[in-house]
Amino acid sequence: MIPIDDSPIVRDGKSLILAMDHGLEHGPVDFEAVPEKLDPSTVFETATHDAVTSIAVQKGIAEGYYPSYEDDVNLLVKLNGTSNMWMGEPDSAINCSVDYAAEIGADAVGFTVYSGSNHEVEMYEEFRRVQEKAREYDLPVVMWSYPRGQGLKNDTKPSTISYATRIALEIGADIAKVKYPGSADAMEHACKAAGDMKVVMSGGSKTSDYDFCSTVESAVTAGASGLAVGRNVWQRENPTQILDALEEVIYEEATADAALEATE
Ligand code: FBP
Repeated sequence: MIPIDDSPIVRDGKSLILAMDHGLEHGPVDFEAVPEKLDPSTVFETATHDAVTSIAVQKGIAEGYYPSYEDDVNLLVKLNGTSNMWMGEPDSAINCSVDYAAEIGADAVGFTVYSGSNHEVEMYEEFRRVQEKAREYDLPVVMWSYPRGQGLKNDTKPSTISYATRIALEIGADIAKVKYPGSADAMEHACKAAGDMKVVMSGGSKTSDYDFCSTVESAVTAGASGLAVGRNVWQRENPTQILDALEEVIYEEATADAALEATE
């Protein structure tokens, strides 16, 4: 972990990462209810909102669309990723090098690690290479820290999420992105396990405005430094409205009720 508060992907110590790598991870099915969002520029447009500190995309999307938005959004290049068609033990192909991410303008890099998978050892070694190379460019490293694999029945269990944040701290991430462990107490323990490293909550599938904002409120109150979210923003009819509310919850530490009331 290195200090990243001066990085463009951090605002007042917090971070809101807008993720849009779902076309690879899940397939176009995630865009079925919002077919216009299949056009990546619509999500880049959303990422120009002040609440968003970076957009997380795969290399191909970065190459094609970031040049038109480089003055208005910060780029987080996701370096690995796998399709939903992969049926083996959780693993993730490296699709982009740190050198190339830096060349195309990345402000940060992202890497998934599936601790607990039969591929854990190789993934840790890959992460080591990525993390050390990222240091040469002074690029923050965000770890999608997702314990997953045949040995793990419940990947959001409190002890599993605390382990996920601790692993991220110990092997050199600057931000750990983890799933919400189900309660504020469990999130607090996961944040404590991460020491001074930032922890952001992973968005998950779309829920109601209130349910989503109140989970984010509970994560932030428990010590999380923000959010990495995809579907709960861009699958909505009005992404700006939810981002207005999330801005209040994350940066102003407003309650979900107050934030939604102020922004409806
Ligand atoms: P969501 O907020 O839509 O869950 O996006 C966050 C994210 O980590 C994406 O970066 C990624 O594509 C997806 O979730 C992976 O989700 P999972 O592996 O849980 O299906």
